[in-house]
Amino acid sequence: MNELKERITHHIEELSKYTATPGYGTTRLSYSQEDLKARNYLKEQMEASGLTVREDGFGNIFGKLEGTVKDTPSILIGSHFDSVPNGGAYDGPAGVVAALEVAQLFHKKQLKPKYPLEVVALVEEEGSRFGGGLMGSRGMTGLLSEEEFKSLTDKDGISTIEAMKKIGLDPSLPKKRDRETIKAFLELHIEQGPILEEKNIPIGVVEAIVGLTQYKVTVEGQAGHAGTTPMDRRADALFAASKIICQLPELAIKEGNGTVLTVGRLNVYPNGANVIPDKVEFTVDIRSGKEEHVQNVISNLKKTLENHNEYGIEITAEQCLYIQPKALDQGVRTLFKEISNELGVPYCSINSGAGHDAMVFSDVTEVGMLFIPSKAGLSHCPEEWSDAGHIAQAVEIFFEAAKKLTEVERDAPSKNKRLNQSV
Ligand code: HGY
Ligand code: MN
Ligand code: MN
Repeated sequence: MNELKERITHHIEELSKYTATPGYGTTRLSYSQEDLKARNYLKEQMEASGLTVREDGFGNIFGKLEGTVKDTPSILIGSHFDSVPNGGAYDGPAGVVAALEVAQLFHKKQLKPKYPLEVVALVEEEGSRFGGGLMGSRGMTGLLSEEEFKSLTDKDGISTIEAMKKIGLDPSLPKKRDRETIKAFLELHIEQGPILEEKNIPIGVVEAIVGLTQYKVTVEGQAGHAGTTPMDRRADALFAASKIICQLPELAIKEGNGTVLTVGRLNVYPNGANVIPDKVEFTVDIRSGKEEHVQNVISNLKKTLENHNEYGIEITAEQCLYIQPKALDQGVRTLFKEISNELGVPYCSINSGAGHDAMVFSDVTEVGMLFIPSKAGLSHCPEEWSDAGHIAQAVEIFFEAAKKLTEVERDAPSKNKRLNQSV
């Protein structure tokens, strides 16, 4: 276990170096120079574990250990490796690193799976550069069309295709992946909340993931001189947007049932201290465990926007992402619980308030997800931290699950088997 913990710590430390904001958390936007450095590191590690490495037309990375039976579906294990601005070192990478180490154990023990094992590192889960989010997994499963993908641009107007080519990726490579080629998808993720730490339990078996939607709201008015324009002749986009935004949290509070609403991004144009703003763009992120609550808040959001269509102000709202709540596969959840019991690893059931690639894959294959504790429940910030020992415990569980799901002939799991005996 110690060797495994050390390897995990090394991976996390290496990946955390690839940030555009050193000293201020992890900022690794898709197709950036930081992406490229992390990508090269991940591909090196996959090759070192004997995996055949390829990238798809979105830039998702796959490391494959072929099965003994040709043309059979793979067990995919992985997560994303992009980040939010000034985020943490574990959101995404914890899951990719866990997958790397499962493959390393297969390599070290020279296991021969019947079904292939694939480590996958996904792009643009956060949507920090191109908006929406879950882009790599939605693209793979066909939820995001090729046309939609090509139409996405970042805040500087650079398209996905241009950005990919800039770091040497090939957008003409295959994109949508046939669901018949995937037997299951397993993802480890940090909880990003306080529950596991407060319960002092190292493993959460995820039962369900909240439904979520993201809107981009644009408020347009008229630019003007801050000094010479009388107050009663202004169409001030920022003032109008502010009045809207102040009313939005109440929509979620009134809906209750754990419904949450966040305005996380706001851009003001032309953003001059002595210029009346003529355009404001802001995002609205809405989530709840039940779809009806998300739908109710969406309709109340639209009503709020309509009520603010005052003189000279024009408001539009674009839905960038909509995903229903997802229950994860019962069989895989049971498998995780059985293996945790066999290994003597304490666990509890938990639901996810964060969105994950696992929710996208759950439309096309069996999906299982494990959480590990987040220190002080913090995430999406430089203070984000999780224990490499907990990641190692998750690797142990995934290793046994992967042996079972890929139908490895040799070395069946035994009671209370710990890795240091089996590796
Ligand atoms: O927003 C989320 O829930 C995830 O971090 N992308
Ligand atoms: Mn994440
Ligand atoms: Mn995240």
